[in-house]
Amino acid sequence: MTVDQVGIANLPNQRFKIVSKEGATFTLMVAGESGLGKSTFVNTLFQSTLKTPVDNKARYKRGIHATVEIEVTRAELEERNFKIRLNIIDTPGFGDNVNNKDSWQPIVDFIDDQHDSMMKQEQQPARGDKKDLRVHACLYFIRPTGHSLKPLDIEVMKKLGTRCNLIPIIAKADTLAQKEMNEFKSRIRQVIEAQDIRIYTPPIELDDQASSDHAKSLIESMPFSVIGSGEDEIEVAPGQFVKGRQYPWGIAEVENEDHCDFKKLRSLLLRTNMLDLILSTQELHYESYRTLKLESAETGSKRSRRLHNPKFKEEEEALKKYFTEQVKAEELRFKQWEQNIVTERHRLNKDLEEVQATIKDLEEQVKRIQLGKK
Ligand SMILES: Nc1nc2c(ncn2[C@@H]2O[C@H](COP(=O)(O)OP(=O)(O)OP(=O)(O)O)[C@@H](O)[C@H]2O)c(=O)[nH]1
Ligand SMILES: [Mg+2]
Repeated sequence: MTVDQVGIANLPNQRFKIVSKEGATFTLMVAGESGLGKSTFVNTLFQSTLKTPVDNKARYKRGIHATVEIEVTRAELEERNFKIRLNIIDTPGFGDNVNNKDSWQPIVDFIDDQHDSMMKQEQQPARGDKKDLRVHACLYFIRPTGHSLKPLDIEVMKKLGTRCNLIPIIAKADTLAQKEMNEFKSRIRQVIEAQDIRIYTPPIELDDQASSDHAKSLIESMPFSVIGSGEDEIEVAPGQFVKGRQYPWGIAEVENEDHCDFKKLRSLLLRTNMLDLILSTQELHYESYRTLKLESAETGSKRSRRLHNPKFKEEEEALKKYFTEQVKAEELRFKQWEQNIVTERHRLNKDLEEVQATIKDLEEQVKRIQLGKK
């Protein structure tokens, strides 16, 4: 066996085999401010991906209303005999409240809870069918203001980026002109770097020119811009339909690369980078959550171990002995005092008897004197 045949050079293939045996579960989450088209995007992704989509009408009807709770939609994809169980988690958008923590905290908790649940399931003796909703990619929707990221975006993105593969998305790409979009993108990239926000970056494989070029082009397009469309496709020529949004001046097309990055994003998620997203969730995000949890559990047990330290045991014994002696001494003092009282009572009783006897004597004498007088 040569050096080339072992280790890192063959790793991608070995890793692929591990996952492909049972197929894969891929969980995608959407998050961000309210009304940015998250639910619409989920519908568009389903419509454009699945040949027999899930109940679209019901989904679309739900989609046009603001999302009020975390919703999971499941589907199954098959790609070259490789089965993918797809879960999409739609979340309620954050409002313009002074304190938005209540709206984004449940999303952060959801991600942590999935890691936690996986840890618990792994500790069970039966390691069979595991329920796994760990988030492999979180699309964070940014309002297309043309300015920059808001403080709220920065705060939430920081929290999400340390927990899962965070992919920033510019919503409603049809509302910005090409030039504005490019400037907006580069400003967002600057803020992400300056604020140290961790985002998912497609890995560049140095030994494969084609895939490294593809990764570079993806990185250059980030943050991806998207357009979401309603249920009905638009007829652009007799019998030819496209997904998009119709305007008096024309159509903003979802799958046109000159209009937005929907196709790039879909291919990254469901084809080129799905495996990397799954593996990095396991190897990076899940493992760091596990380590953090185990460390804090250990610190807890260290604290309780201190109580069983022999040194503390000795101190405890000495204290107990001291108290027992103190109590004994007090008891003795009390007994002595009780004894003194009893002796004193005896003495007083005796005195009393003597006085009474004297009285009796004197009374006798008085009686006798009186009788003598008579
Ligand atoms: N111009 C434009 N409008 C869009 C786009 N995507 C969605 N919308 C519209 O934006 C509105 C809100 O869409 P939703 O999908 O409900 O937004 P959401 O982010 O799920 O909102 P919450 O559930 O409240 O967080 C709807 O009227 C959509 O038709 C888009 O790409 N461009
Ligand atoms: Mg919604």
